[in-house]
Amino acid sequence: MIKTNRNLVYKSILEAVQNQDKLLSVLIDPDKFETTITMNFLENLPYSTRFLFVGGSKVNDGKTDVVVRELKKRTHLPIVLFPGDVNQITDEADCLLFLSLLSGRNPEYLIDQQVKSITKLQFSPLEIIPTGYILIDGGSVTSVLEISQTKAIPQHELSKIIHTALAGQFSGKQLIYLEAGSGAKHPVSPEIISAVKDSISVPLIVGGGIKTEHQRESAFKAGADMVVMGNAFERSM
Ligand code: 1GP
Repeated sequence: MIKTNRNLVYKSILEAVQNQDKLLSVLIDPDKFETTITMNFLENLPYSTRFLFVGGSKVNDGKTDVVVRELKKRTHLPIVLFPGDVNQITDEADCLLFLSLLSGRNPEYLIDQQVKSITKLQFSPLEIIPTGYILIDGGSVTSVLEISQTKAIPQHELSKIIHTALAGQFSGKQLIYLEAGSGAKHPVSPEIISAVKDSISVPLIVGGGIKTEHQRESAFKAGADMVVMGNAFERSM
């Protein structure tokens, strides 16, 4: 039998949405993270950080486990896995975004990786959140595009973006994640964020290429419930 999880992360996201409390998550790529500076890294995070996301596009056997364990020793922030590959799943974390790459047509990231993950997840205590992951063109070839061998949806194809998000919601995704890709030249535009937010009723996450406070605030203002920032904090890694 599949163990029930505690649903703490999703519950706190829903509560935040209800209270119009905006959420900041910081993404750690285990391939780039030096565990020796964990404390320093954590001390330099904005006070408003609510979740630590851990994951990267590259396959990294075992490294995620080490990084998550180290973070767990030093912070009470919930650790959310944001895996680029089934190898990055570890029970050491609190929660897993169970991602389906809805913008692409590569079965590996629509369902194959998900099926492969079940040997790890069937009896896992991880909270699992079904998440529709949508790549939006951010003006650069990011590693998620390279690895997934898919195309991002151009920013001007607004109705395709909205329909993809809604198709995700109607197929049961509890979160929709608009991703411009790590290091993207252009983050997802405020117009896209507000159009998607107006169309869906599940929480909306936005990430990729958000480097400044201004960009973060304009994503929030447009309707993002959560913003994920990675590169902006990598200096302190
Ligand atoms: C998370 O891929 C992003 O959605 C992180 O992107 O590294 O550009 O902040 P950055």
